[in-house]
Amino acid sequence: MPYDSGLYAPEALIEPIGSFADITDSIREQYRELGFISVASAFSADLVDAARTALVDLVNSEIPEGTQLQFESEAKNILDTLSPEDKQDYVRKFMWFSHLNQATLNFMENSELISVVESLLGGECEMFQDMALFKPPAFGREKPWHQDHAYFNVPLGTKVVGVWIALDATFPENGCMHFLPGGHKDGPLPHWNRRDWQICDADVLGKTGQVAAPLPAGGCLIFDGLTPHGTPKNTSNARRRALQYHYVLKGTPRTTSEDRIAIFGDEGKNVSC
Ligand SMILES: O=C(O)CCC(=O)C(=O)O
Repeated sequence: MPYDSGLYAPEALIEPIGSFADITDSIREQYRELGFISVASAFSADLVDAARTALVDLVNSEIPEGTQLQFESEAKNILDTLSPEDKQDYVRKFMWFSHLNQATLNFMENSELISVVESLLGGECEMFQDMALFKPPAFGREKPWHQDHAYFNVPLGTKVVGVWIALDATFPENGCMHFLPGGHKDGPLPHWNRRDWQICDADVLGKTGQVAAPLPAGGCLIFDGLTPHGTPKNTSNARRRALQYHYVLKGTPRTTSEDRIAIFGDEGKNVSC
């Protein structure tokens, strides 16, 4: 669906820090101020390669119950004609699959990542959602601006940490992440079902300070569940595959969709990130 080009007009590109080992108290303070951290070398090339291979295998396998595979509309009528390698270039998103393959489990259970997340949450964490976002070359759709918290049935005030891992180099033209720094401190924004479950375009167009966060493959973004973010369409010929996990403190109580839509807007009853 078309959208205003001003929605993705970063004033700056974020320079990532080197690795998880560089996450010091001052970087954690920056996370609290800006709402995100960007890390260039979070995962090795071998781990990334293995995850890419695993994703091709998984999207070409029988999908077990509880796992969701969603294709872009361009896949209609041609899926059966595609090679296993090409099929991934029609996937929009894949959910609840990480436990099915050792290579994706290696990301999900990475101890360095978990200790960073726990240092931000302040205690033992619980991963409650895993997904892969493919944004295929040439037509991978926009993910409009939103706050992840608007998708989750946890009480307002719960610290939610999102982790987004680049499996390909990502840059504005292939749909890298864009953030409104500090936007998490403004609290929940009303969301609407428009191009997706999203904040109002005017809430983004009217704001200054937007940034984009390009990354090399193996880089990672860690961000607060209230930080407004979005990704433009992939207008390039480059793949832009990513893994994404969400964490809360272990034992966090759950609320209901009714509680959530009372805060974020009543068009969001059955939505998934
Ligand atoms: O990977 C993307 O394009 C956007 C992912 C995202 O922001 C989300 O699923 O919440």
